[in-house]
Amino acid sequence: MEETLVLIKPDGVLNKKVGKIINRFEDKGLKIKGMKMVWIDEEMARKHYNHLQEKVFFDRLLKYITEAPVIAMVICGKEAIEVVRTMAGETNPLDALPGTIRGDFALDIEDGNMIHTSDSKENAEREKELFFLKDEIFNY
Ligand code: IDP
Ligand code: MG
Repeated sequence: MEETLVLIKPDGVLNKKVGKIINRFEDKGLKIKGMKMVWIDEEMARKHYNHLQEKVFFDRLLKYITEAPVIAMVICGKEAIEVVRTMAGETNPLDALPGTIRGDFALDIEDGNMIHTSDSKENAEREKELFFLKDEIFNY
């Protein structure tokens, strides 16, 4: 089964939406194979968002993702990468449809968009390695 890396971002933790977001993945039938709270430091943030370093919002993105802890999860299931991205909704919460996580829990991208989800198999592998040791991902 396919695996994807999900982060409930600092705004999700600060706004106490962790349980509601995890519920959605469980209700969908996806399996949580790894989960922990991580306070991302600047070095890790730069690695995770390496591909966005030329963007004008990069410095704000580093500040945002390091401002409070995140919940990191390895989520598993059929076509998990695509399914979880669909559940997250569009990057900008203004464009995210109701029923999606960003559509339901966020409004202004400058205040955050609640969640990160891997966008490809390659990035899912890279991001899982960045956040989890092999023995922190459980096969059951
Ligand atoms: P994604 O999270 O939907 O995959 P990416 O393009 O990979 O979107 O961007 C990574 C993160 O960078 C977004 O989730 C969001 O937090 C932030 N971001 C993207 N575009 C903007 C923007 O235009 N303004 C502010 N932050 C942005
Ligand atoms: Mg992305």
